[in-house]
Amino acid sequence: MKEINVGMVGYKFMGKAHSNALSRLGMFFDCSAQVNKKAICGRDEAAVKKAAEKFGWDGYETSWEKLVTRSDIDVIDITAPSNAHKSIALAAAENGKHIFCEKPLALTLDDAREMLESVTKNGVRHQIGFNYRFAPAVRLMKNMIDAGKIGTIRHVRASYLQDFIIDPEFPLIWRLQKEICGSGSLGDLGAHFIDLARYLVGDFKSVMGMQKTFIKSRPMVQEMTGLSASAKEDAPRGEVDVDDGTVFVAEFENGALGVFEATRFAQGHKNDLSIEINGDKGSLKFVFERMNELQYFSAGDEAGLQGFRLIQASEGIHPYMSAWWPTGHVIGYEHTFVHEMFEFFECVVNNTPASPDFADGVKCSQVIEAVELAAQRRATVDISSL
Ligand code: SOE
Repeated sequence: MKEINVGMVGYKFMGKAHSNALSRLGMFFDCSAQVNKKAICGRDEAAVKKAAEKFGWDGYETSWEKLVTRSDIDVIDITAPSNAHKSIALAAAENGKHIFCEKPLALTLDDAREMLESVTKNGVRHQIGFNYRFAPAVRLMKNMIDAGKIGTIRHVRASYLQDFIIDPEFPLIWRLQKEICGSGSLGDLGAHFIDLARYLVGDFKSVMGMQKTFIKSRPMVQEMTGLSASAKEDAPRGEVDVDDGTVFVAEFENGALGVFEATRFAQGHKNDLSIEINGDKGSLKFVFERMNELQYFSAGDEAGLQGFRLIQASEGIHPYMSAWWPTGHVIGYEHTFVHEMFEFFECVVNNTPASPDFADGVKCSQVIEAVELAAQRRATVDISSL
């Protein structure tokens, strides 16, 4: 069997999620190639050595510049913070490596476009980590929309709500520093529903929005893992220069309207992504915190018996579910990463276009930048103007 060797940059939250996904592939999917976790890379040698042992990597590197040049590496998986995405991707593409990159693609639209140009010029496969597209219920939603089950789409509402930084003394992590993350709730959370809306509804035409930073100064971080962090007593403080919350309205190319909310100040909402799509024949609603279910209303149901029904998207018939457990044995967040990785490596081994790819990443960055401009100008911004 063909073998594909992976080098991954980053070893924290997404590094762990991707390592887990890579380890599950051959166990649950009939892959066309054996995917090997060759080397994991991070600047802190003690930490990355420990991650290599814990996550089952053959080895480790402390220089991504060296990793991308290794002749025994076929794919570079970028899970480092957003400010590192562009330099790693450009170097990897120039060395002929296929690339999987976490979202958002880059700090700016220009950087995202440069990354797309590079992977295209170098003829390598490329995919971006919009993992929620790979929830079975979302795939079912897409199939139902494409089959005309809800007719012409008129309205979309999506939100991605968290509350992990609501404590004003939560430290200044990289997700709150523009030079590292590009934008706050909009790029980190909003990127996901912008991509889902593009996947399920179509491209954005124009946006109008508002952004706010509620807590403008936080103690510098000492340690961080996942979404937890700590700071020393009387730590120096730094400026929060990204949005704590973003709300925007949108018109789509197909004429539908949309309402969108991304915030980390929705007390009680831990990782609450949801999207509802209303058509002239029915409606569909996906809620990540109940990710094995899909809410469906059909205007075709008998009068007097109509209502939102709850489809159990954990039946074997639904996308990806037959790879896992018997009907009704639900799956979770980490399985969406296994699904996206399976699809990516099939594209690498079969030399076919991956999806969502860097072009989707550029389109997402275009909407992000349009919303930021609209908020600054207090005006509508046409996506085509960027
Ligand atoms: C933090 O907000 C975060 O980890 C995002 O970066 C991920 O993309 C999202 O899936 C979960 O929350």
